Parts: sequence; structure tokens; C-alpha cells
Amino acid sequence: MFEKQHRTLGEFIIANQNSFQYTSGELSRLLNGIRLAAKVVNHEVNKAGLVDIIGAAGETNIQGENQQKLDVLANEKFIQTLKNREIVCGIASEEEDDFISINSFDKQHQNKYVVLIDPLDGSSNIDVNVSVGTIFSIYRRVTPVGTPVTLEDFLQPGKNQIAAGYIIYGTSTMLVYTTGDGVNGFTLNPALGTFYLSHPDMQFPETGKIYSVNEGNYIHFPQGVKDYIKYCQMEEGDRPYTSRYIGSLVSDFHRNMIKGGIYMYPKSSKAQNGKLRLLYECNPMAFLAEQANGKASDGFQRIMDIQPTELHQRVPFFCGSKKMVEKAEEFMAKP
Ligand code: AHM
Ligand code: MG
Repeated sequence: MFEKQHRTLGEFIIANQNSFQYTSGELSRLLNGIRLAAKVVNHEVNKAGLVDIIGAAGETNIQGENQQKLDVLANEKFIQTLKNREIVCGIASEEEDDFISINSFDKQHQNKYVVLIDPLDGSSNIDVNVSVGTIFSIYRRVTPVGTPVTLEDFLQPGKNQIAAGYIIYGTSTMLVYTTGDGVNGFTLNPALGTFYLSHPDMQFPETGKIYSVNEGNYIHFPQGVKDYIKYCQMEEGDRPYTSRYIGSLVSDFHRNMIKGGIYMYPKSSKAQNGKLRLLYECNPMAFLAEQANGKASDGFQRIMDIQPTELHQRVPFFCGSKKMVEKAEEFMAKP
């Protein structure tokens, strides 16, 4: 008997195509486009530490220009790949002021999906060789096929998402995504350039022992958040919890999903809506969290119920193991 082969991401996408509501194959082509761009960006991220050495050897940057910043490069690679393959009708990116409408001569706005993307989240971690990630979110357009996309196609509540996921450029590179039927994680074999299904049906433990928040902002947090943090630190039952904060949402989320924990980016007296973007960061992570039996809230209501009003809108974010997010909400609700 031959040993059972691990499924590749490509095979998985095809196998799941038929269980999907709209079976034109367009979503599969789109996910394959993201898979390809992920490999290209992974290659660039992996050589980040070599940039100066390669530059000094004259292999790149012969005009003495500054090396392009990796977040800008990642943005270009994802947009280029999705544009070239003519698989979406519009893209909005955290790196761009406005959305991009895509039309090819022969397709006449026939594509159905829009993609929202944070091409390289946590990019300040690149300089210190710490994990970063890409976050993506996919919706069906709401305006009629055959016409150019409008802002309305992008300003949809998170509950309308068709698919969402992230790529984590970590000790291994992984692509984790959902199409609304659970969450699956694929690990890149760098020697072959192939993603293999390594983490089927990922689930947040119902509760956990890790809290992740930038405690440097403590004095600026609302009283409910301060009280919840004190609760996490109290010696009682399974507490105190452990504090772990990478400062890279994808990495903090990924760890908490595997081990059990809560990630928080609350509002503060310095930032009334917190820091994270509803469309590029919170909604996709919220969709993944809910699909993995976790929870995502702004402290008071479900993230995916919020009706966005602008592309770069920010919201407070509490996300992770269900019981922990509920407990944080309990503290927030106290007068
Ligand atoms: P970015 O989109 O500018 O990279 O910011 C998002 C990142 C998150 O990944 C991370 O959790 C958070 O910002 C960290 O912010 P802070 O340094 O304020 O704690
Ligand atoms: Mg970001």
C-alpha cells in the first residue's frame, strides 16, 4: 500500500468547487490567484534580511535607488496577479486611497467578485525578522454585472463575505482560509512551492489562557477594558492568563486559534475607534473566527453586522475564543 498523499491546496480548491453555491469556477480561479501571489510575496518576504547584502553586491538597485518597501511590493504583486488573471471586477487595498475598478476589453465587467486586501499586515515587524501576514476578504458584487463597480460593492457588512483568509509568513508559511464551511490551513513546502493541507477544520478552543493586547496603551483604555485586563491577571481559578502580543494581527490570531486566547485592539482616549480597519482586517478575521467556533466583536456588537460607511473605517476589535470574548463584553457592558 502507498502512504496516503496529503492534499494540496490546488486539489482542495477544485474538490470543494462543486459544494459551493455558485459553481462557475470563478471563485476557484480567484483563490488560485491568491495562492500564486502568496508564493511570490513569500519569496520576497523571505529575502528581506538579504536586501542590503544583495544591494551591496550590485545585483539589484544599480541606480542606487532605495529598495522598494515590502508592503508596497506586496500590494503591487497581489493587485497585478488579480488584474492579470481577470478574475475580479474590483479590488480595494489598505495601501490604496480608493478602490480599483477592473475591466478587460472582452469581459465588459462580467466578473462577479470584489477582493479587499491588506497586502502586508504588521509590516513594521519585517525589520526585526518577525512574522507578518496578508489578509484577504471576498464578496459578490451588489451592483449589476456588466456595469463598473461602485463603492457600494465594497461597503458590505462582513456577514456578506463569500470567502476570507490570511497568509502567515512565519517559521513556516501558511495559507488559512474559509468559504463559509469551516477553516482549513495549508503549509507551504518551500522546496516544491506547494501548499499542503496541514490543519484541516481549525477550531478555537472554547476558552483559553492567553490575552493579546498592547498594554502600553493601558491608561488610555476604557474602564471596561482595564477591568477585563485586571481580571485576566487575577490569581483565581485558571487565572492568571499569559500575556502574548506580537503586534502582528495575523500571528496573534493564528496562535490564539491554535492554543486558545483573545486578541484585543480597543478604542482608547488617543484613538476613538482603535486602530484596525473594519474592511481589510476585522471582517476577514471575524469570518474566520466564527467559522472556527470563535467570536469577534467591537466590545458591544458582532463585527460582521456592522454596516461600513467608508473604505478605511476603523473599529475596536475583540476576537478569539468564544468564552473569553463574551467575558470581555461583560466587562465592557458594566456602567
Ligand atoms: P498595520 O496595518 O499598519 O500593519 O497595523 C496593523 C497592526 C496589526 O497587525 C497589529 O496587531 C497592530 O497593528 C499593532 O499595533 P500597535 O503597535 O499599536 O500595538
Ligand atoms: Mg494592516
